[in-house]
Amino acid sequence: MKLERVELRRIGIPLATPFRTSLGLELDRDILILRADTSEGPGWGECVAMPEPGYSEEYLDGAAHVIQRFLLPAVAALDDLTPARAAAAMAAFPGNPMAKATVEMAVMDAWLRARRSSYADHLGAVRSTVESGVSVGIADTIDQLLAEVSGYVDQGYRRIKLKIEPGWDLEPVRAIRERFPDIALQADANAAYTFADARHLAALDAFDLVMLEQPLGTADVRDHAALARMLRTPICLDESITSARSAADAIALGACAIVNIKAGRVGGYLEARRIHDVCAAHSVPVWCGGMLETGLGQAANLALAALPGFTMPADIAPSARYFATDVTAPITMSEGRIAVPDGPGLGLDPIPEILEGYTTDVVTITRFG
Ligand code: NPQ
Ligand code: MG
Repeated sequence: MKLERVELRRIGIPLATPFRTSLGLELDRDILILRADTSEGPGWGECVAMPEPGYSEEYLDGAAHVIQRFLLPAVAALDDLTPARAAAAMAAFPGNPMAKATVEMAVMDAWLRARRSSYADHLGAVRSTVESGVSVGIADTIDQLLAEVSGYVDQGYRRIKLKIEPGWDLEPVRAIRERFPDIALQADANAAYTFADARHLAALDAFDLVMLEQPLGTADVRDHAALARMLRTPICLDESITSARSAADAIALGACAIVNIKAGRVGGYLEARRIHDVCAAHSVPVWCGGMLETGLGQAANLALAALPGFTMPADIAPSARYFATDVTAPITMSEGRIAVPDGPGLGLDPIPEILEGYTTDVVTITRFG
């Protein structure tokens, strides 16, 4: 297989519900979709970088630039292109995991479509459906949060995750726990606290949370280990886990009992699978995180979340949770579960007219480097 042509398409899609986190308020999604045309047919990738650095250093314009200037020339130089060879070629450049994951995702899609094999089969999926969890943004008032969460509980989500930050933590968690004594409930701080907040965070132990996700800074792995010793609530790491190696280090330090896996954060689905393998070897449960992806990104996430070590509900939601109209046929939920696509590659196709309607910019590349 050989890379012949790439289309970098920026799309803007209004969010069905505004999403506020400690990182800021998002009203719409600005997403980069990469179409890779190869000698064996097309494949699609989705970039999960946000418009501004915040979740991590990466941001959308920077990711698009590094893809065009460095990653695509390295991948286009390969005559026998496979997903693993693409990843190896891109590994020559440090960092930029979300940019790398975008290219790898598209190459893997093209390669699998040509082989009539699904993402799920290629990655090693053992389930045909995945448990869906919902990530709930910071609300203006406790009453508004209660109303929003009630709706999600009625819709059948298998777990509720509350975004927290200093000033919006114990009270919302207490209110939701009092109203819903039996739901699986967890909190995600997106690195909004420091170790100086350890005693305050320990008050969350009263609410029987399944986990507390990334309370401290991305680089504060040792502080997470110290915090874990002070809390009964299990610590899950998201931002801090950037590779299989860093997952092994965090586990060895005692910094986390659970790992959130996002392919974009770790450079692609192949590295995501290696993190799954490392965690499984240490009996550390993992679950699939989300970045408010379109149906394309969610299709790949569903395949990943169907691996055996993914034993907790994913941040994978029906399309309607995010967008009035998704770029693929809508992803739907039934009794809190979402089907893993089983068609070739991602198993879902972008609908050309919908993609076109959302498009804000397109760059076509036919000569690389
Ligand atoms: C997380 N995602 O687990 C992320 C972070 C996050 C579903 O909670 C726009 C697009 C805003 C993606 C804010 C979820 C976002 C975003 C936060 C992702 O940490
Ligand atoms: Mg998170």
